[in-house]
Amino acid sequence: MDKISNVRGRKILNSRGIPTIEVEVEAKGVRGRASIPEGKSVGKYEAVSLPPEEAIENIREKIAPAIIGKEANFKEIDRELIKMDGTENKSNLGANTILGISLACARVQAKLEKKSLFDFLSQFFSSESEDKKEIDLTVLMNIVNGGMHAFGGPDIQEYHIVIKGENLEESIFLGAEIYREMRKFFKGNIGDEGGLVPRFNDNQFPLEAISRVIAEKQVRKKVRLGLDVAASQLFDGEKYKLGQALLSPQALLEFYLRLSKKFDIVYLEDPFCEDDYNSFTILKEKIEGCLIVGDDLTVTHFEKTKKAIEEEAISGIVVKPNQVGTLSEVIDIINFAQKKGIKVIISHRSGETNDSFIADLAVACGAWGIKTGAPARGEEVAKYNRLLEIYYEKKSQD
Ligand code: 2PG
Ligand code: MG
Repeated sequence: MDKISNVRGRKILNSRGIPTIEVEVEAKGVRGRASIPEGKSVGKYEAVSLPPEEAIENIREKIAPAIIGKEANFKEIDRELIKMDGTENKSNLGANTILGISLACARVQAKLEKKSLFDFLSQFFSSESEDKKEIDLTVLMNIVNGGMHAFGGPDIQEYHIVIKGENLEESIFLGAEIYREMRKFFKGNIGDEGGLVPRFNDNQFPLEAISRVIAEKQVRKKVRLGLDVAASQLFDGEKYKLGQALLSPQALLEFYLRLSKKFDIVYLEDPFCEDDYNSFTILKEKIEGCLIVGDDLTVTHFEKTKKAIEEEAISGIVVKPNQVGTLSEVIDIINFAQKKGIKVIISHRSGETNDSFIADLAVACGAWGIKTGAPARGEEVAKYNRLLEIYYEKKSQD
């Protein structure tokens, strides 16, 4: 039995310079660590995170006494902490607190089993991909930032290049090359996710600029376009503010249909606000060759994901571990969605740390895609470099 001998929480900084937590779990002399990111465009149905001081106090006063001496098994620990928290949204202990313990515990288990994290995690997923040597992952790089993630710039929050090269290595380096090339259009600012920020609010210009670079490089077959509109942030309860216009849901829907005809858009996340399943459903039915993806709509929540699937509102979901607060629940949602034929996109948050857990998770579950910002700053590069490390490690096993 590998019993937990110590649990600690500490305060560190995230990429916005805001305090967050890092958690360490120890068993049999082996330590696992995890640090927790924070969102800015937070869905109103997400689990609740607590300020770092409160999270750390909860670890010291409540969690450590309860789990020290228990087996280092993240599933059992998750179950215990969900019970101890006792709320629907984890507001008692904090989703960030519980997730820190959960991820750190999984890292301890992987180390004790002498496995790479992705290898350890893959046993919990039912997708066929666990047997595959090749990593079949689409890379979504958010290379132009707007909305809440930028000062000035467009209203649309994220402009992605959706890259599927010959292999993961090619996808990452091709994306980085396009990002560097894009600097000729946007000099100066970068946003919260390392993407470039135009100095003016024009929602179409970034799409034109990216399309131009893709055409110049002749990589149309490998690089397409995607948007995270984060539409809840643009909604006033009745209409959506886009540039100078105030659009009804119907008018916004028509805007998307026009936009997707004009540009090669294959990915559309949160095109409407988090309560408007109906508009998602109509858009999904009308738009061709484009994934309709829930993030604020589904918030890595089992029932919300189930509802969105039943209403035929989505063809993909974004999975963010801190929206729900335990690794066990993340695993359940991914398995459920994949079984229903829904594409899974593992995502970072806009206030990140150097923790690259999501890279291992994306590979382990055979996700359709990973969304982790621009290849610009340490916290985002950490995920890309971890993906490359996993890619090379798997390749060397051939
Ligand atoms: C999103 C995310 C990450 P935030 O909306 O998808 O890109 O942003 O972490 O601010 O919620
Ligand atoms: Mg989003």
